[in-house]
Amino acid sequence: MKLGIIGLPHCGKTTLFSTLTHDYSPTVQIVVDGSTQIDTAVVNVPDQRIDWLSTHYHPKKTSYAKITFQDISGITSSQESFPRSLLTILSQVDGFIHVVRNFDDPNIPHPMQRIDAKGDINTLLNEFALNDMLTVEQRLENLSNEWDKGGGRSRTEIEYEQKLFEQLHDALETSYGIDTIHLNKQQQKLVSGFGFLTSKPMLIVLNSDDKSEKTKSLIADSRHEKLKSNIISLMGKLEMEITQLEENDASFFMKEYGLLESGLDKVIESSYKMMDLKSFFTVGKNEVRAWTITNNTSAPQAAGIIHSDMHSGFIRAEVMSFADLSKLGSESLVKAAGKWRLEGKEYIVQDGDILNVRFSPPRRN
Ligand SMILES: Nc1nc2c(ncn2[C@@H]2O[C@H](COP(=O)(O)OP(=O)(O)OP(=O)(O)O)[C@@H](O)[C@H]2O)c(=O)[nH]1
Ligand SMILES: [Mg+2]
Repeated sequence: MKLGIIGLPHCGKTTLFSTLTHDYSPTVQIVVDGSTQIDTAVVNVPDQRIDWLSTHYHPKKTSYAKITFQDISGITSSQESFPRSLLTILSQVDGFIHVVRNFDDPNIPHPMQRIDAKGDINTLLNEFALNDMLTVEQRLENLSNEWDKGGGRSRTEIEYEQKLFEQLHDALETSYGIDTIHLNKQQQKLVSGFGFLTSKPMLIVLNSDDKSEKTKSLIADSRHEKLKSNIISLMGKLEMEITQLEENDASFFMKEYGLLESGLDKVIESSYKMMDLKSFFTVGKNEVRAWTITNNTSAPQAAGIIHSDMHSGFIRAEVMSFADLSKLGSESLVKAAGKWRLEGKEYIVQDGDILNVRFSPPRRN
């Protein structure tokens, strides 16, 4: 999963990125058009269940689930289309972490000389809607040319797509974005290649200081109803400073500021919730590993994430829950308690399931 950290200039994106990735050196650094810089780092998803499983099974290798964070600079309130390269980068992420300035500091310039979290959120959302609108208009123009030219797709097909894109146009005009309309499977397929910005989930991170107002009412706006459930507040600069301290000092400061969990934990937990993600585990002497799935993933689909052969040759999955294993203490006790199950193709994998896939390997000539 790839999450893009975005926001207006100097809102604290790089500060948050450094906090989230301080144990990992950023792997890629691209400068696009000289105006956009993208730093990328792949981060382990902290999970105490994996820690427990690792202690229990003593595997040769322990692998956590992973999230890729990208620090994406270059978004301004220009009210013009983004450069193509920036748009491509933005359209390729699975979701956004939108950092919003919510701290006052005369030394840090604000592009619009104001401290107004709600105003900044709306500015960026408008930029996203504008860019989606331009993409939609471009597509409508191409469709109209296709219609005039003839000879290719059937008129019914073209007309179907035109209607759909007109619907997207209306949605962008009357509300924040494309995510407000329900699309059927065929329509989803037609829009999927465009990577519309307003159709992606967004977590808002209010980058606050200890004096700022941090309640959700701060940004209450009926236009962005859905965003309300995806807002957290962090003290970005303080969080970053804490990551640079020795462990003892770090816990002292966290207590001092009433921080119950680290910025990394908070952001990852909220991202999982926003993306509606779950984890399942595979265990053994060689490796204990966490895998990320979306809601409603069937056992064969989950098996396919481990290996495509496990998907095609799927027979059954042996399943026990982490909760049962950690409570009862061993696989045999889980079995004795009747909590160990064999599940078939229809089974929907649950968060915390420990899976062992039975499959028939394909014959290779
Ligand atoms: N007072 C205060 N300063 C902060 C906070 N977060 C970030 N800063 C400072 O604000 C300045 C900009 O922060 P960055 O993290 O570089 O912001 P950015 O969004 O990456 O900036 P650009 O990449 O230039 O758009 C830096 O000097 C930070 O130290 C905060 O919570 N409080
Ligand atoms: Mg930056």
